[in-house]
Amino acid sequence: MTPTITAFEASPDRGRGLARDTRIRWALEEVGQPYEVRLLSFAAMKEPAHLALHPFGQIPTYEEDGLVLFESGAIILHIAENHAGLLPEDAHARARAIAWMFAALNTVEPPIVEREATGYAERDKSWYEARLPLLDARIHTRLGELAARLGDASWLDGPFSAGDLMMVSVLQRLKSSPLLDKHPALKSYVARAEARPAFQRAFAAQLAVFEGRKEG
Ligand SMILES: N[C@@H](CCC(=O)N[C@@H](CS)C(=O)NCC(=O)O)C(=O)O
Repeated sequence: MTPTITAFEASPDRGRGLARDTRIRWALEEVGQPYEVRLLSFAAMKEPAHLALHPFGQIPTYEEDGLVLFESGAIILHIAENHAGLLPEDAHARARAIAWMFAALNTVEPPIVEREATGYAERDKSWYEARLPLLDARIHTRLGELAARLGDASWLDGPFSAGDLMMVSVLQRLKSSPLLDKHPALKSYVARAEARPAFQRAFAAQLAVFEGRKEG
């Protein structure tokens, strides 16, 4: 059965690929699984029909054969476990790739999202100017640690995996920030991942939605 994912009908990032449906599209493209997309307005995301799929009224969701999932990490893990191509066969290497998925979502993404949220929710607050450098420093530390581990390797642990897909999806949120420029190895890492044909297809599909050319 063809899975269906949900995405913004009009993404606030204006097609830059930062909405989290892009990472799901990318995973599906990597494993060669066709998919359908149901587009939602912000209002529809908070309606009971969508809340029944996603308790927090967000995108993305994933529906397949009676299974309903939310949380991009859980969705990508499900895709990776059910198709070849995103997780190594070797049990230890597989566990490490999954650890990188968690690291992306649990260790690297939070300070990046915190900074983003501060940028749009606290700009008019008295503490904003003082808080920003603290948030930047936290991200900078994490990026330094990540860059040190990556070294001059192409990917985090052997061949490209769901761990890299998730880490790059998270780092992409910094593309318009000078923070990534301070870590050229990570900038190249993101560029290398974005050159993958599967990413290109996923990016084009989400952009097409924003530009109103076609669905999904
Ligand atoms: N941890 C969730 C985050 C989901 C999330 O933040 N979705 C955003 C779009 S990328 C959303 O739906 N925002 C609208 C809202 O929260 O009302 C995941 O990884 O799936």
